[in-house]
Amino acid sequence: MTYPLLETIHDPADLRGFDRRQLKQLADELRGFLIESVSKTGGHLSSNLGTVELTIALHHVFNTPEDRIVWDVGHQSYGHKILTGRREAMARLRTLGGISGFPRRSESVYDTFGTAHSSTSISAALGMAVAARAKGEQRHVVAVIGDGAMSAGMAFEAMNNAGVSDVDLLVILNDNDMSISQAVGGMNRYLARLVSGQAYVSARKAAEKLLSSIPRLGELAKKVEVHAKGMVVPSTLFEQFGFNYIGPIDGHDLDSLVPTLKNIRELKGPQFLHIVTRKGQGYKLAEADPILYHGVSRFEPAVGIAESKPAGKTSFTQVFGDWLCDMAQQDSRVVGITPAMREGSGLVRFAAEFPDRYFDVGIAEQHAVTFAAGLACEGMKPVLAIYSTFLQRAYDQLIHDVLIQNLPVLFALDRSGLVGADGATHHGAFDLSYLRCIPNITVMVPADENECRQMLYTGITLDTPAAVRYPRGSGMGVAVQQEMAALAVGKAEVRREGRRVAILAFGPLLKAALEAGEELNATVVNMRFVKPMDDALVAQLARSHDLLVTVEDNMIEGGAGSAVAESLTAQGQEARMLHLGLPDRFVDHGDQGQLLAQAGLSRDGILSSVRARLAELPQTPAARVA
Ligand SMILES: Cc1ncc(C[n+]2csc(CCOP(=O)(O)OP(=O)(O)O)c2C)c(N)n1
Repeated sequence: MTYPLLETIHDPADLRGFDRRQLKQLADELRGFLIESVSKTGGHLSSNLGTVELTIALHHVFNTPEDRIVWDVGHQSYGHKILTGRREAMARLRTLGGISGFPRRSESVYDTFGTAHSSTSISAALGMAVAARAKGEQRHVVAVIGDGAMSAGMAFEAMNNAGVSDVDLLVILNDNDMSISQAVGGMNRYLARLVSGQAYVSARKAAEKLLSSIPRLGELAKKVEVHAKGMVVPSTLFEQFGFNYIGPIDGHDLDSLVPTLKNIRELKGPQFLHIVTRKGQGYKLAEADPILYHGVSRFEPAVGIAESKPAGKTSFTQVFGDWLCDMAQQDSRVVGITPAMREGSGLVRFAAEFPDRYFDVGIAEQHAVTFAAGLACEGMKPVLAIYSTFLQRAYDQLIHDVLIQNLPVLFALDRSGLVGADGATHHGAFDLSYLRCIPNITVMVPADENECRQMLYTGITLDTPAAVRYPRGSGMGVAVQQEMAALAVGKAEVRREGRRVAILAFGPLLKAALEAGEELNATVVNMRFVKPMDDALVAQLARSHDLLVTVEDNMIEGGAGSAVAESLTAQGQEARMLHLGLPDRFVDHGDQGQLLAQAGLSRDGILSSVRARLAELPQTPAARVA
């Protein structure tokens, strides 16, 4: 495919003068370019295909970057990137040194707000609109939010605030009736009724019923209905919040999008435009299966995504999903909860086999945690499958609702450590630090797939709060035993006896630690637990070695290495220590292995850090013998 019109656009100003015919041609070209480009790099596809016309219309009607567009989640911002000078940079999307898959303020002046975690756009846009008013600057601020992202509490906190703010703010609800999987919940039903016109009909029926029970008023109501619709038909939820509701309109029809946006541009106060789009629009395979094409790896556009993945190692996610099904089979109190991440968290099979015990609560991490707490209060065994990065959203719920009350909720923390292409917003870099400082929780870090299964089992049998954190992808390829056996809590496992140096590995970096340990003839320990720590073993290792090296894929600050140091200090035991982990900066996007190597956490990285530290140490009698 060729892109004659698209190639003339280096800046949105280049498309402001386009007529409707040219805008339509541009939409075709942009769609073609997106399919070609994402099929080569991987990334988000369905959501971007669904916002092609909206992106073009916004940059055509509004004076960006002077006017601000905030993309919620930002996974649908590729079209925006392409129209704002990053068409060629798309070739290196989500790779080390390349552009991000999400809007980033440091990347472009058109990226007004960094997003990736959902449901922040209305708050940020409101802040911008209030700031513009305070500074006396005339500009439009637009938040684009999906119906999935609209299910989060934060979006409603912002609506609640914005509706009475009297600032010029436009919220565009991009309603495609999908989150990553099917959108869920009451808001979803409400939007469906708005789109089908049912909200109006049923509200009128309810009002008629009410009024006809008062005979004379019923007659009166019929007479005035045409003139005073508002009297019998309650306005939309969004109007109740204080917004002017416009829509629903077809979000793929430039003939209605462009004039509607132009009209709205002239209106004052908070505006709410409801557009209806289709996820995957224009690429038949994605239209048919928007879930499969939500986030893709490289694929051949003419063929589509290959049906079955090549047989490889089992991922940690899959180990979790299988374990949950087996556990649910054994214990009818076990329930599984996900905040809108059925596929990513490995719950597809569980949802199909245990539909009554599966809860997709929408993009609502805070609610998910407290909902689990409530279930636990009544003797259920809730398992919350949640990405490490998304649990950050629910930190107070974790402390206040689960841990203070010591409720037996099991947290299955997927995507811990460095996740790769999604980058800084999605790395699970902080969980060991943010979990281990709270009382009552057991924190486990499986080094391999089988250990993951056994730790999940250990967690659920404890009857107190527990977390098992595991990384994206697969591990060493260790066979998973069907039989489940609880591990001794707080006990590490010495994997290799060596001299002088002891490497204490937390989680999947055990493999690199063992390889480095082999080379160094070091002791290597699979620590297994961050909390409680194996204090006795740690003290003993400190006495018998010159150097303790801790290795983790969490921040060094407050992480597992810090836990070891604190344990030794508490025991009055001195030791020379080297902490290896993630550096005190936000790690960018890129290949997972590359990023780990960059952080010095590969076999070679560990080796060179240890050798450098050893070279600084005074020679001890033990070392001289060795
Ligand atoms: C706080 C948070 N939880 C979960 C996610 C993962 N996530 C990314 S996109 C998405 C679905 C968003 O649905 P919607 O807003 O309707 O946009 P669409 O993809 O349908 O265009 C989810 C759940 C996230 N980015 N942020």
